[in-house]
Amino acid sequence: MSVTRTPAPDWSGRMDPEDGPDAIRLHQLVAPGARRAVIGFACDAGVTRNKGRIGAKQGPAALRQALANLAAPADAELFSDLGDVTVDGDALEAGQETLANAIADALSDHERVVVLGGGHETAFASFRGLRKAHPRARIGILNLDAHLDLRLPSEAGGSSGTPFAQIRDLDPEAFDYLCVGYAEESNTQALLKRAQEWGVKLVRDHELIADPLAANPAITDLIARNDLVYLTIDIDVLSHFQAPGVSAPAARGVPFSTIERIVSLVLKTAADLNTSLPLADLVEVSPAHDRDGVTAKTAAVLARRLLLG
Ligand SMILES: [Mn+2]
Repeated sequence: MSVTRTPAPDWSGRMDPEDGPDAIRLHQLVAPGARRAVIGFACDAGVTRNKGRIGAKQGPAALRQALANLAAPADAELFSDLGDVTVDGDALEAGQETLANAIADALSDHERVVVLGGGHETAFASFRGLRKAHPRARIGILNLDAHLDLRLPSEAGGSSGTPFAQIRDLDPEAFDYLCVGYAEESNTQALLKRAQEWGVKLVRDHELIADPLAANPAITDLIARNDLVYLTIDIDVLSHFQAPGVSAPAARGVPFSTIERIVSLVLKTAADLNTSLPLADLVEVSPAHDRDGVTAKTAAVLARRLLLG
């Protein structure tokens, strides 16, 4: 059982020099001291405690590999790689503490940090890092997820199913949580009642399938009433065929085009309303269960948007 800081790996990927200086891919944008940064949380402890299919520990490596060969947009800025926090065995709390401190440090040097999980236990560390960097800010939490992740910690502690209950416990009055894309049959009535009691705002997967814009009013309101937004994307919000490489694949899921549209809306609305988006994470990518790397690639497309958008 231990926690280590692993330095950033060397990024490599396809090069097309014959196409001239604009043939740039993301692996060619990685440099120290950039405005945006990625950090990995290589951890299976949260999913293990949640009795899920393990494999999220390999998520950061698979996400970097999928990011590396994506094409850079026009006038792309550089981004930094801060390496990983690696959790061996069941050292979950120590790992979350290390990641929270690393995120708080990173937020003093970088305008936006994108965390590559790890299971959804990543979120408890992400939020604490953001809170440490901004002790008095009003923080709105936007979770794109099939699950509310509001279970109460057991005797063994937290897990990938408890992060938002743990965050609320830090300061119940300040808790402002919107979960978009949840599946009714994947959340017990106990969780839905708890969400109602705790004032959690919810948009169901069915609503987004019927109308891709169904979450827009709730998202715009969340951004408008807060100083900062923390965006956390559980890749299992997508359908099983788009995201097979997760602990718990979704039978239904929200279409990828809708999730992309929501990410664009968050970036645009935050910019329009002067609400900052200093922190986002992508969690639950589990390469051992992936098919043709589609889950990692899908998550990387979203990470690219958050890093460079
Ligand atoms: Mn989740």
